[in-house]
Amino acid sequence: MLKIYGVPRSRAFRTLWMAKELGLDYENVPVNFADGATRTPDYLKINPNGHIPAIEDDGVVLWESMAINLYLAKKYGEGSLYPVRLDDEARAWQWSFWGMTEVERPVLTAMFHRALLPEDKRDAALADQCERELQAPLRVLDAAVAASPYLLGEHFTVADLNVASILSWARPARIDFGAVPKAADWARRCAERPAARAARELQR
Ligand SMILES: N[C@@H](CCC(=O)N[C@@H](CS)C(=O)NCC(=O)O)C(=O)O
Repeated sequence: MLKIYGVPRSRAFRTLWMAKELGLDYENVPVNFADGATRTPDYLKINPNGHIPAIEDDGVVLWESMAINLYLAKKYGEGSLYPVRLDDEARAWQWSFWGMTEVERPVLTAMFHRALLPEDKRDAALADQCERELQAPLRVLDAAVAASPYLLGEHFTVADLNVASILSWARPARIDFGAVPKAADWARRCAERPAARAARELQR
């Protein structure tokens, strides 16, 4: 059975959401980043970087959340969550790499400095700067989902899941979506999917 390593309140959320979308049977091994469990010799054999998530699937060990989700979607969801055409496949990679390189750091930093860190450790100016930085990629997203309901066209795919899971931090980060209403609507539609809700339940 598919094993997903990582507590749900971490980037493992992305993979748990994917597993729920695909209706997969899986075992969640709740390796926690907060208690040193990601750095034990046994876990480092799974992911030598000492990060979660990681998976084991039929003897295949993989780490990096976007790669894991692209693999699972292609293996178990080709023609639905994973596109069939090469150009669409490449656009799924494009949006996944874009999320990691253009969006993840500023939204994560803003979330830390507005919600997660103890109040006396928060840097409000840094969070504001991250929010300003996010406006350019959010406008790119807004234009894409103004042109079609989802990133690859008419249907929700792995491209949407990967980007929306990164942007799920925008709410605790209190990022203003006022200038990007189409992106806001798209993010809401993604977050309201039953599989996304079920994955969020695991975080409680
Ligand atoms: N780029 C990696 C980042 C993974 C990552 O940094 N995960 C955090 C938890 S959300 C972690 O494992 N931190 C614990 C540590 O570094 O020991 C991915 O997307 O999978």
